[in-house]
Amino acid sequence: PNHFPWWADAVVYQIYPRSFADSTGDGVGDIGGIIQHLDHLVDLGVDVVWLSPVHQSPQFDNGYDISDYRRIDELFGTNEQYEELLGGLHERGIKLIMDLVVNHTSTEYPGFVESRSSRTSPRRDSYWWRDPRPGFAPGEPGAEPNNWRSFFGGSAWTFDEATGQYYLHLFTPQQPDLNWETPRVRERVYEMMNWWLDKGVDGFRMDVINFISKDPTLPDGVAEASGAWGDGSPHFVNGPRIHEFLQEMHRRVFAERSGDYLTVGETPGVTVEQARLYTDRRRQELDMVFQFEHVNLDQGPGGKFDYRGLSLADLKTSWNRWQRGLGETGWNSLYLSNHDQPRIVSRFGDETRYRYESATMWATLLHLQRGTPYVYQGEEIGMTGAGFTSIDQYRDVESLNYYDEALEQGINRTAVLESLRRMSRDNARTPMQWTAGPNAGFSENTPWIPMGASHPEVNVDADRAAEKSVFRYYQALIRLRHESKLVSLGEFHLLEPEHPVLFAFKRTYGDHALLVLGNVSGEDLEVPSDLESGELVLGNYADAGERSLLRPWEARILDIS
Ligand code: ISL
Repeated sequence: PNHFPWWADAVVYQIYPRSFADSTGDGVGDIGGIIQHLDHLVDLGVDVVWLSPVHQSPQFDNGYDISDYRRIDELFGTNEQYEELLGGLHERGIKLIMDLVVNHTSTEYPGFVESRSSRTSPRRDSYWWRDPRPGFAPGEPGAEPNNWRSFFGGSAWTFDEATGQYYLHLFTPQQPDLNWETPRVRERVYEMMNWWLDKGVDGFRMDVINFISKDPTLPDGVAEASGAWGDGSPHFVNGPRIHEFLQEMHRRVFAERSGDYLTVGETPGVTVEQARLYTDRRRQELDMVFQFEHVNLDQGPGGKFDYRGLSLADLKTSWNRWQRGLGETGWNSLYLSNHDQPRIVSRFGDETRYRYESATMWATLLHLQRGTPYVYQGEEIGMTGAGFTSIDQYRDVESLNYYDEALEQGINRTAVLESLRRMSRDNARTPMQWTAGPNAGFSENTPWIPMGASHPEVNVDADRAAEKSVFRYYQALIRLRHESKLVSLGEFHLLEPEHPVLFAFKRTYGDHALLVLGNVSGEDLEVPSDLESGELVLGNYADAGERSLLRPWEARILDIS
């Protein structure tokens, strides 16, 4: 398989700029801060940086609401600094991919301002405008054109007094959905993508890209048990023209270019079968997608704040299906954390006694799979969740809306705060912890969001000086992928599918084979006798220990060729 693209052995690092490093002292991370920490990325050994949005934005959703796609927001710096960052990364052999947020724009995007200005605006059809439901007075409850619920609570429609119609927004009311049925909209997007690629950008992470094609009749969704709203997702997730749009995008943007690009689609609700279509290289759509199955396993029917805990058997079944399904055809992206997900060590691991061990154990299980691993800022030092205890510490619009809605529904405050403590997106958005100093060396001033509770102990300085360093372990994992075809390309074989706490799998490539073992518990674990032998390649305990026993959260990679 020499025909695999350059990214087959690459590792990507995600930067959430607002929380990475603040060089100006306004409490918000910025591009200058990233430039100051390029050595951190070089030391870690990553190949690509994915930068969450830095475009001009009113910041209703931390930049996922863009008002000027060609300008860097003052909050983060200038276009010149962006080019400096790009140059600095390229000099160090690191590529840069941007976030591409084109399912929706900001309401402040000039195209939306124009579209909203009158029913006869030439840009009216750039968005989804619809009349109130017949029989209802415009703007009154029930008059929404359909029953879709927004991801961030309430109706997915907002009434516009001036023109007497509603516009669709799957996210906040400040994020109107673009109408991809309109060819002009698509052309504008492709032009913008080409503009950034011409500047030297190496590709895109495409925000909710599998939502861009909607059933234009916008039918009602199945009503939720709880009340007013319905689930519209069957009418916009992997919608009717999605493959056509992505193939068109590929033709218009990438086909004539010869560089080494990376495209990764964020695709909530995607199945293995659909992911194969998106990532089959012959189809020329996307290089890889982010799927959500494994990060939804600890949730009950009530959605993301209905926390139920993880069953390891479910995770094995899921990961195995993705590893097998995107084996010869298509490609996986591998992630445990990002800016929308709670920190992995606090979520699936043990953030207190076995923080190092559980962080590195999960890293082992992830990085030894076939696919492209993504490391989210802070994960490489085992950063923990925010540990917030009161609502005024939260900033995320989803969390704040959930809090209000849940209280309104009569759920008690303690339970709501506990759900947020577990699942809020802000868990991943507290500032990067660099030092044990004030604000963890993130900023000279009060950060835009409170520091995570762990910063005095958990920070880059402390970790790099420690005997047990999460960072050094990540370095080793990344090196392994770069050096071993077995790690990057080998076939995946799940072992012990039913075992409640042992995660075991084999990778094979030609005559070579690796065995990967992870103890997903804080207790000693007896190793099945057929999994005892092999030469230790990497493990997260200083000494090899006994073959027949895995210590708490122990991970072992064994050469069994
Ligand atoms: O975290 C979620 C809500 O529970 C996800 O459903 C999330 O909204 C979804 O993955 C889409 O995320 C992306 O688009 C959003 C933005 O808020 C997220 O930060 C982004 O990653 C809207 O642009």
